[in-house]
Amino acid sequence: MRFDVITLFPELVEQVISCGVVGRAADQDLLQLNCWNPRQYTLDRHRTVDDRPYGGGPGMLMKVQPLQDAIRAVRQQNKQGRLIYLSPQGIPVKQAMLARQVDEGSIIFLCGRYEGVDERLIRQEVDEEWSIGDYVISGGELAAMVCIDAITRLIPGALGHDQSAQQDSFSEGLLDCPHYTRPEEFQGCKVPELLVKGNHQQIEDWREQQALGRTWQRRPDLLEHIVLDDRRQALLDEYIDEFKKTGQKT
Ligand code: 9D3
Repeated sequence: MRFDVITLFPELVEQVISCGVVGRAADQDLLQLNCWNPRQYTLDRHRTVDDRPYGGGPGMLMKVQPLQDAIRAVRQQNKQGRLIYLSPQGIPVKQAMLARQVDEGSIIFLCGRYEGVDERLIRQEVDEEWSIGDYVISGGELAAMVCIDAITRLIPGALGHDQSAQQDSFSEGLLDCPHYTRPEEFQGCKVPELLVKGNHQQIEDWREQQALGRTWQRRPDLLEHIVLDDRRQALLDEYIDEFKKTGQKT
């Protein structure tokens, strides 16, 4: 997988390959990360990368010429990759969009800074505009790093065996069930008994029920996209009944 990132802060974006899953994937050459700094394409002695907005008002925009030249430079090396502009106005990023990018083999991220990018440049050069959620961050770099991390996890061979197996499990599209480790009693709270006793089928059912129930409680929007078979509907119904009786599911 090839990632090209157009950014005024390459040293920040490059940190994404310094640790963990993404770092190991880079070490194994499963991904390549190239940063392109518009500042390198400036022509004035002050290396200006911002410019004033027509119509006035506070805030600056990214200066068009260095950005355009940086985009042209990337395009010479990466001709087929989709160019994604990361901005608060983008469509919300979903796992399925990221999975598609793995199949395409390369992607170009444009990280906005200041108040953003001239609308004509977006129209002419940008294939898609993405946001990572309804909160304000200071620029596109952290959003690009989020996307690179999430896409890398989908590259075949990037996850260890255990994590890959987990990814394929039933829970796709649902929140995860609760997890417990030692000690068996912690600050007066015990691990659910059936996890300790360990009937395999009971544990599987309990985990699936917890995943369904927590999704119902915390993210009902996710359940709307899922068709539950009779077995899963019964597990969820039981969770809901228990919740309504006791006020909380143990
Ligand atoms: C004054 C209006 N603000 C727009 C909501 C200004 C503004 C805020 C933050 C302009 C740019 C930014 C920088 N944010 C990003 O570049 C960004 C972002 C985000 O803020 N939230 C969620 N996803 C993303 S992706 C890029």
